[in-house]
Amino acid sequence: MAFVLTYFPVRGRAESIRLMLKDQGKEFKEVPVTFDMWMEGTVKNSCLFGQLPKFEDGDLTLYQSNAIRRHVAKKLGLCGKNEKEAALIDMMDEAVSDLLTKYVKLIYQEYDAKKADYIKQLPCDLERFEKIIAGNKGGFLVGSQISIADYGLLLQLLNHEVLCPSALDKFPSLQAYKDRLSARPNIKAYFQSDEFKNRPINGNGKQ
Ligand code: 6SG
Repeated sequence: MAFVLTYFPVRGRAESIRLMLKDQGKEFKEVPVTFDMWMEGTVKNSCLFGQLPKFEDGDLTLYQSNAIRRHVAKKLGLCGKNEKEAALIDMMDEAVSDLLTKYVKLIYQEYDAKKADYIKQLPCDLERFEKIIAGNKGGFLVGSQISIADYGLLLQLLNHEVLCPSALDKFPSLQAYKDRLSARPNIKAYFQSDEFKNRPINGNGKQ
């Protein structure tokens, strides 16, 4: 049974779900909800928490992007090869989520007032990920196989390079990591697709 992803026609909080599925070669159906459809109210009222994304896997309907991500990652074997790796991947994923939360706050709440401060402080956040990637010979956040956390970090690196084109200049390991992951055949094809390129990063046009 194919997966169904319902979301706004933006990258937003659905993109790491899409990227995981694309990289792993899993088919899924997209149901785009335009902002006009959303403002009308019927779709919002049908959602458990009044939010998207929504994900259907057979008779299982899920909301909350991180719950969806974990469900997909478990099914696809993207949560580490043992208990220790799983715990470390959870930790990394929470750190990536912290960065996403900061980014979303900037984009939706304080872009004009705080963008300069955000960019000034960004190297502090990226430096930590630089050290983690530089210190793991496996080439990923944890271990030697891609995990749920890597998809999240890859997308955050892309978003932050749009926000600040020089963001990775001082971080060679992160740059190499981004290039290596982006060159995975399915990810490369997806990143080159119109589907990906034409989808705005955020729902308010800021980036
Ligand atoms: C927005 O925040 O696009 N979902 C969003 N917003 C609509 O009425 N914890 C959960 C999770 O991780 C958070 C969900 C998340 O799944 S994503 C949602 O459902 C709502 O609350 C980013 C995005 N935002 C732009 C947006 C589209 C519709 C509502 C917000 C444009 C701005 C306002 C109306 C149209 Fe708009």
